[in-house]
Amino acid sequence: LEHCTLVGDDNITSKTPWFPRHASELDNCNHLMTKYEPDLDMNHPGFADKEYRERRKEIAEIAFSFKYGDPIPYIEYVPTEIKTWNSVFNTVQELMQKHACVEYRRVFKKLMDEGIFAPDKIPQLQEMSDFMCRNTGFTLRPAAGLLTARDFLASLAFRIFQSTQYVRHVNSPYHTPEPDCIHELLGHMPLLADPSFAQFSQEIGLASLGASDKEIEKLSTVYWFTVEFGLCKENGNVKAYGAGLLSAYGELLHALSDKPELRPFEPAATAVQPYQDQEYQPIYYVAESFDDMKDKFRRWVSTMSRPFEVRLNAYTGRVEVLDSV
Ligand code: NLE
Ligand code: FE2
Repeated sequence: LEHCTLVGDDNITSKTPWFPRHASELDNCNHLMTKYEPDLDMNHPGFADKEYRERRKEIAEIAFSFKYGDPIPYIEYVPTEIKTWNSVFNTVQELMQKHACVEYRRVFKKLMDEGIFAPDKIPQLQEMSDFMCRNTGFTLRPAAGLLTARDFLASLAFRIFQSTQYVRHVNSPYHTPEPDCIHELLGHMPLLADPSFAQFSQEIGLASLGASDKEIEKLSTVYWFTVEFGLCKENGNVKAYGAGLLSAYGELLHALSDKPELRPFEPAATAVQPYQDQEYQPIYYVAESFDDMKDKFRRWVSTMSRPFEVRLNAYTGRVEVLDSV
């Protein structure tokens, strides 16, 4: 089976960027962006904190040595880390009742009921991965930091989310420009356990496989304005579903105030909207619903230049390449 060529394989040329055909090949998709690292960025709250930098290194090592199929190593979080989690968790738990979309609230409750979410313990990636897997088939693999868009998006095609495992610096609990496990756990993971949202996330991933650099840029911009910072309508009100809003209460309140500009989600326009990742966003995109967002996204993806389509074969776990229709 490894070697059988599907119809569309003829459309893969030497110009097609390499992409993984099976989740095990994600072992090659862990290239990091060197941005906001406490070792390199003087403005990072951990820059002058030797102990914090050591801790980050220790946790990054886990991701560097992780191989497909390994259990995700357990981390004994220390009291300062748990204190940070506790502050963020309490604000999210309070604000989400009113401001998060219903899908998020529903899974959040399930996580509380199952004892995975609690104010005084940071959930382990492995238990979250098992929870997500039971609900949507999404699983996790540890990442050392911010990955390149191509590597990160590729994993989504396999319903795998690459997650950081370290905790933000204790001095900046309510907003950090870089991902950390609090952002992943509170922002991303509840919705990755929602079937409709999981599907949308996987479709962004599938669209990215073998795409050109320019199209990867567009897809990651769509990802930014939806999965990270998206808003949606619910019974005439605007609610948050973006992970960067749900894990940062300052920005959540900003997004739902009258300060930013809200625009309707329209993939072709959203995909080319420049953004920065240091401060609160000045523009947010509002979706009618997850289903509507998926419809629009699919229509837009079909206009992309890639001369083939892909699908994940759920039986073999392999990506199959098909002729474009
Ligand atoms: N600003 C978010 C937070 O503080 O949780 C993280 C965003 C990562 C893209
Ligand atoms: Fe994120």
